Amino acid sequence: TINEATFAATSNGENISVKGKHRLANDVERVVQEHLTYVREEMCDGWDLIHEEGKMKVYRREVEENGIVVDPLKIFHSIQGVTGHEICHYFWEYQYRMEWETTLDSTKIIEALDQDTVIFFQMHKRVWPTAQRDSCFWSHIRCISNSEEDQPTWLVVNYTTPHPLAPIKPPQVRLIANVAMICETIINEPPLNPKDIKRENIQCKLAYVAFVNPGGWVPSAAVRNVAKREYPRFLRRFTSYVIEQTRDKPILF
Ligand code: 18C
Repeated sequence: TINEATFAATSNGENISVKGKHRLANDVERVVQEHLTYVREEMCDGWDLIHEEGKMKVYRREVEENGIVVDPLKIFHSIQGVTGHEICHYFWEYQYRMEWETTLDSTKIIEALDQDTVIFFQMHKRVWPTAQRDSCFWSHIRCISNSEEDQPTWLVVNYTTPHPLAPIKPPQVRLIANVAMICETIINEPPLNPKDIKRENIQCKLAYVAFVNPGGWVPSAAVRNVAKREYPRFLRRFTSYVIEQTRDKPILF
């Protein structure tokens, strides 16, 4: 659902909408499928466990492109008492973002492509002495049903895109992001009547994947230190926020 009035972007050239599909629909489909494949891949050579905290495990692979750190990152976590739908709902919806995101100065929706896909423009906090970063990305939420018995998989993908309403204005540097939050809901000791499922019976298995290119040179050690500190901090804060928000609400399956 879209809660924010948005501007419609004028598109010229190749990305014109056809037959009810928005102009980025093919892009969204491709990236969603890539994430679904990638998240199932084994964590083998090259991945380092850089942080472990309760059930949260943070892995990183050190990769540089033209001297710029672009380390892929994967976090696995398991959260008691919430569903995958709830996690994805709070991660995707604009209205909650500034309540859990601590790395932003601002966020806004500049276009709604459909009910499940919007374009965000965000200004990130500046890390002194590097230039301030901004980002512009489509953000898509989706529910994928696996079988009659299993709970569906929920996911959100945030993927960088250019936009006429978000020109790059130096000294800001545009970062490039490809992020996914992929969630499964597990029901432990399910009661005979599904209506009797309580929060204590549910658990969300979460995978968070990020490919971030800072968009310009930053000292490698600085990026790696900030990342090692900030990703676990984000997930700790975000998951506690969702637990807090949903505690006394009916379960959103
Ligand atoms: O996924 C997250 N948030 C989503 C909604 O906002 C969305 C965000 C995508 C962009 C992620 C990249 C953020 C880089 C921010 C740079 C500034 C960091 C400021 C920290 C200061 C307190 O999908 C949650 C995102 C959690 C981000 C954790 C920080 C990751 C740092 C990655 C390194 C980037 C280097 C940038 C320059 C820093 C120089 C030292």
